[in-house]
Amino acid sequence: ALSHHENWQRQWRNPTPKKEYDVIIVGGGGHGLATAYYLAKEHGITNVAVIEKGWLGGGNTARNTTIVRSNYLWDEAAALYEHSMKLWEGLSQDLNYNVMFSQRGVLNLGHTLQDMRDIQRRVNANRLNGIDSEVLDAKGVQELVPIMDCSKNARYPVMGASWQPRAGVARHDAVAWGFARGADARGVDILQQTEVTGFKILDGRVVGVHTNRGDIGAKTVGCVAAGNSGVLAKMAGIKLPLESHPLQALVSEPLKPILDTVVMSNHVHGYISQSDKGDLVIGAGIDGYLGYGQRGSYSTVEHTLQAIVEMFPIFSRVRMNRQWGGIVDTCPDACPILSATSVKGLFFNCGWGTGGFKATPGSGHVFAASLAKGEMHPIAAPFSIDRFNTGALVDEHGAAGVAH
Ligand code: FAD
Ligand code: PYC
Repeated sequence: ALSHHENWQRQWRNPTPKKEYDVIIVGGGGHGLATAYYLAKEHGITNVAVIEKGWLGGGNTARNTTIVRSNYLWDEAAALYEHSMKLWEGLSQDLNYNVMFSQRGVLNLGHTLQDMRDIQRRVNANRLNGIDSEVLDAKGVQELVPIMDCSKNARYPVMGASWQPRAGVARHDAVAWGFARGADARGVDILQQTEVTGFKILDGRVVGVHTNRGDIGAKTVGCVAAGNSGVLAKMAGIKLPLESHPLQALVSEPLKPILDTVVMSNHVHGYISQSDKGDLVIGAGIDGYLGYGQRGSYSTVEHTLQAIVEMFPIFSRVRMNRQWGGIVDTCPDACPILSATSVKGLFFNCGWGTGGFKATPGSGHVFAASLAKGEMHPIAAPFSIDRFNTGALVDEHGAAGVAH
């Protein structure tokens, strides 16, 4: 299959940087590429560069466990994630690129009475916001996932779950590549192996960036750098309320189809799905320490696998093939920052922490509109940096799926 691959068509160009762009996006992950795509497609702004220090999607975009859902508690977050969900539902057609979005449903398990009360509250809030969400009891969970141990003998018996049928998984690389190809086709320059090392700021306004390939001018700069956002902000003299932590995932050897939905448990702290290739895709909680190394410690993986085996004793002899880590930028209220800053023309889109993959199209869509108009889109506005001064936090720790 790989013979003659030198003749494969290029998906995007490899251009030489121009002297100046209307908009520079720092970070060639899914969110940055989606922002560039929607800037070109929806706003006709095509004099745009996406600057990526490594390769496209080499950050969290291609390191995550690809769970997509929109069952968040508060109206502001529900609006943001549901906006994204609706875009996911037409994304393969829009990009003409198969992102393999599979709406196989997501279960968030409850193992205690308090878990179940929280689930009921969140499901009610979801339904008021028009989001598909149901409460299942243990029997309902068992019917959906016959291989899970839902017996009373389990160490932390399953009492029920929230169930979002429209939720699911997607193919993460394809998301980055699809947005990249679509943006490039509309004239966006994608500059890989190009690292932003500083900002050019004149009279309180950003006028460009310093990079390892020289200075590049810009009227507007949007930073979408996930775990490195705090580092970038510091270059502009801005302190963001973010912590960068490793978050790990691992995949097993491929198995015949055995699990056709996504199961998450905050209580025992593990989540699992089966990829189209057959691997079990398993995720963990964050490693507690701060760091920028894209790896994590053994104890976290061990704890995660204990959780998975408690829920699925049938997997106890499955061998794990690969393990890796990404750097997640966690915010105190477990919600993102989509915001203008004290530097005119300089915007940040970050703080997605452990849960931003599901938001990729929605985040790009509203961030592009904000950059195009110079003011935050109404769906993005509640996620301004100002909320840490005003106290208008949107606390989504309960819905975050991964404790941090
Ligand atoms: P990234 O893909 O990380 O892109 C940022 C890019 O910026 C990187 O490519 C980086 O190289 C580049 N960059 C940084 N600094 C510079 C610089 N100075 N100059 C140029 N480029 C720079 N979310 C979910 O919704 N569901 C999940 O199941 C899920 N599971 C996860 C599992 C793991 C193990 C991890 C690590 C994360 C998970 N997430 C999940 C979170 C999700 O992956 C992220 O929130 C999301 O992918 C962030 O996308 P991004 O495009 O902002 O960041
Ligand atoms: O936010 O749904 C999520 C998630 C799942 C795994 C990591 N994050």
